[in-house]
Amino acid sequence: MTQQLTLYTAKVRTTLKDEVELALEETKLEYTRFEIDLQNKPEWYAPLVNPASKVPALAYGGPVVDPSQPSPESEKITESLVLIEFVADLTGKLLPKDPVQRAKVRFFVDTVSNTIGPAFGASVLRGEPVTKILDAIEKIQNLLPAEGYAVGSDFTTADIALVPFLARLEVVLKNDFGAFEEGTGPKAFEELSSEPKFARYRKYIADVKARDSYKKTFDEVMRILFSCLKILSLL
Ligand SMILES: N[C@@H](CCC(=O)N[C@@H](CS)C(=O)NCC(=O)O)C(=O)O
Repeated sequence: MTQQLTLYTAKVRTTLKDEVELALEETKLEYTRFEIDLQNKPEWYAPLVNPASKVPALAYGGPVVDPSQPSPESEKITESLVLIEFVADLTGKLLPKDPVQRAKVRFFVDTVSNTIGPAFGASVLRGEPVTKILDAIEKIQNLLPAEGYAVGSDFTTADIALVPFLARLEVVLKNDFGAFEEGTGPKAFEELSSEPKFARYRKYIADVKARDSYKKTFDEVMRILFSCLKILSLL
């Protein structure tokens, strides 16, 4: 039987914590969720959970305790990518068994961090042209198989790396939230929604949105809140 799991996360939306929550929802592991106020962190958090004082973090095993009084007997695990692989290892889900498929998953994750992550930062936060985001989406789209998820019919950590970015795109582009030139967000959104060249991307998004894990992790209200906080530079 799996031991107790406590996720230390934050109320505000961030891609890293969304990835870990998505992994937990996908694998249907039971866990206790505890939100850390990042503007006013509790004194116990760094010494007892994560010396780097960041979320997400997991406490695994040990007795069931009030999350604000973490037990020294639980293992504290940090770093979002480590956490996602830990969840995969605990459950035997999210990572294929076949070494070639595993390599494809890792290549996809690497490509997401080298394309869409930087493009998002450049356009949305630093005001570079929104075409950077469209180019990155095209590159990712070219890696997708003809149908299914990032590397085939199973939802894997490759999808977990990508989905939090895509979940933000709709809100950011449609509402013109971002440092990019005013009016270019909705135009890019229109292009993504209607251009034949983005058809595979649209099908992928529709498949992802149909999953319970997506619905549980990305409700509209929180996505808008995230966007507003980003724009106000509170994150
Ligand atoms: N490399 C870490 C980075 C974690 C991180 O930067 N977390 C942010 C939220 S997404 C945080 O806790 N920021 C609060 C702070 O730095 O004080 C990971 O991947 O988990």
